[in-house]
Amino acid sequence: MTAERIRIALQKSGRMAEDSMALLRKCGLHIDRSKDQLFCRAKEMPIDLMMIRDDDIPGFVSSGICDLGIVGENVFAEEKAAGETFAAQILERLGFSFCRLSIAVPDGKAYESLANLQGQTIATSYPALLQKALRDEGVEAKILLMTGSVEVAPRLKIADAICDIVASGATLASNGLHEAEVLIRSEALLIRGQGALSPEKEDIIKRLLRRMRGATQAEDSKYIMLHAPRRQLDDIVGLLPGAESPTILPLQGGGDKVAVHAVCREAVFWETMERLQEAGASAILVLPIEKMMI
Ligand code: PRT
Ligand code: ZN
Repeated sequence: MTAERIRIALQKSGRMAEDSMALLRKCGLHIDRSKDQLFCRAKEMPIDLMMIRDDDIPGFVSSGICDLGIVGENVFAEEKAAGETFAAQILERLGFSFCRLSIAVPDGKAYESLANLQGQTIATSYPALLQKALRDEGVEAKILLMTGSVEVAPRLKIADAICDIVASGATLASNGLHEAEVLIRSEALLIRGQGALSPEKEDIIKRLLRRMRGATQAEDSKYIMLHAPRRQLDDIVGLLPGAESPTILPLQGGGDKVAVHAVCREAVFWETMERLQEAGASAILVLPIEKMMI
């Protein structure tokens, strides 16, 4: 019997491609791939990658062609809103590729709510999500489907407003538009199908997920080491952000001083270090953590 492998759908090229691969690398998968390759085989785990357009990822996972997928929430939510037979679910939020699907209107145009767009034309690449938002508010508007360059529609006088992805807002600003209302907030997701998988495949997914969580937790965490006078210990430990049970060690010839080592599960800012120093801490070191398993 051949050992089972799982198949993950990833964006082939584009905004999410590099970060998706970087996440898998952090999970210990080192994949060499040529630019036009559709399939890649990982040696370190029984995992194959399928590199496709992001719009195809939810469908490939929903239909079981791939077991997992890494895709933007905007694309996932659109497919979910569009398809009655859609059968994929969110396994994990991955914390990158943040953006918003928003309504944007020309500068100077009044906007309080979707109701202001009653009877008007809205250009979008996300017709199902827009239709749902309009229906929820009881607004009737014409949806103009565009697959790209949605932001030029108002200038071309083919739409009164747009519903598109916004990150920094620079694209809107350079087209004389501004963000009027956020419909959904989006980040990269790990998704899976709803169908049952073999125990072997479930096991591979569990292992991968544990590594992904370990990699993201490690990124958000820091290892902090410092020297502290014993009498100030409570104050100093209280200042450590998100630290659980620090290790207190005696110092060789350190008098009343001890060494404090702790994993901080939140960012350690310069301000925190200054406050620690004011509370009597010295020799403060903040170190990155590469991997973590709790
Ligand atoms: O070829 P393929 O179909 O795979 O890719 P694509 O061209 O459809 O998508 P791509 O690579 O542009 O984006 C992939 C995913 O990245 C999206 O589905 C989002 O989940 C996420 N993402 C994050 C973004 C942005 N940021 C983003 N800024 N997707 C698109 N944009 C575009 C947006 O459409 C607009 O044109 O960037 C412009 C706005 O950016 P700002 O910074 O000027 O506001
Ligand atoms: Zn796409």
